[in-house]
Amino acid sequence: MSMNPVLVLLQVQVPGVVEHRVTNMFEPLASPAAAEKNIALLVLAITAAIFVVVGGLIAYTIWRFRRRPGDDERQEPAQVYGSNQIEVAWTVIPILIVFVLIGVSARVIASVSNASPPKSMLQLRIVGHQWWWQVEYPQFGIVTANEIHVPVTGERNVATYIRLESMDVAHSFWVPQLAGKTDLIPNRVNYTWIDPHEPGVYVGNCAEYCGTQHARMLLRVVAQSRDDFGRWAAAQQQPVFENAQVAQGKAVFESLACVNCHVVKGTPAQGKFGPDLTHLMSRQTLAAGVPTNTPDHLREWVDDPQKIKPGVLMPSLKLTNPELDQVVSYLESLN
Ligand code: HEC
Ligand SMILES: [Cu+2]
Repeated sequence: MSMNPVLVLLQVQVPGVVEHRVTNMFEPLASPAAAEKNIALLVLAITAAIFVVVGGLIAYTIWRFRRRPGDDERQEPAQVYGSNQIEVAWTVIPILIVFVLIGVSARVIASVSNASPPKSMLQLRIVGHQWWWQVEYPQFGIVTANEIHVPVTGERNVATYIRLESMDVAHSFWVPQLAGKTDLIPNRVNYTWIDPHEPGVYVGNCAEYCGTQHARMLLRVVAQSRDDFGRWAAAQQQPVFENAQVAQGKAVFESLACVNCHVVKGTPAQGKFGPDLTHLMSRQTLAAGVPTNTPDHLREWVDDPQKIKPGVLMPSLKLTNPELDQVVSYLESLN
């Protein structure tokens, strides 16, 4: 199965949910992204002005002092040495420009990454892994992956504060319409925050090269009304529904190495190396946004994840067809 992850992301439709499909930082829909767009425009304007002045002077000089018929080839132009005015001007002006650029950038960076979360706000912990995102809601005891549900900002100015960490290498959290890139660095904690102004699904991706499947480390932020978010959170807090029909599949799953890498709450599966599968069916995509979460894709994934994400850190366990059927039917009961 070869699929373009971006195209797949664009195909995923959630009924009744607006998809913000433009990953365009010039169309911000949250405060940090809007502030960043403004400095981006200011920086572009200043650098465009420098370009026009320098380019214009060069063009003028080339044209004005071009060689003309009858020029005296031996005569040199006037040589100017040690003009204090010129030296001061071309030292001081660039320094002023650089300080203005540093100043405005630092102010916005500080307002995004130093914002200390008010206790009442939703707090998230996102941990980068090769090549997926672990997403935790410490206030709710929820653990999920790759798809981040948050409330829209609304009249109460709700915001979501995100603590960013990494398990392995450097990654970068980037949802262009919500906030600029913030790195997830091993042995360090970074913060960012988002306050989506409109409900819908915002797409983003890892923005720091982190290994072979870096390009397939996508993320989806699902911004919902307070009520919808509350319902989602309540469903995530539910224990797994014991379904007698998949008891066989559960037994097979628990007899395999799956349990060393995956958590299914309330069962012997307590491995933390891969995504938490407790509510796998509540996610629209699998494996950080690569295939859509359909029974066929799930089966192909469990059969041989390397076909979908070559180099991925989940091995094929070479299950027989009946085992595959049973394991997949168990996974499909995890809603
Ligand atoms: C060596 C550890 C390891 C083992 C063993 C393992 N997995 Fe995984 N699994 C992972 C990792 C890592 C990922 C995330 C891959 C990615 O997106 O890059 C993953 C992803 C998944 C996903 C997609 C989850 C999501 O939220 O998108 C499913 C489903 C899954 N594994 C099921 C299984 C099953 C079933 C087994 C046993 C047959 C199994 N895994 C065995 C490490 C493992
Ligand atoms: Cu990454």
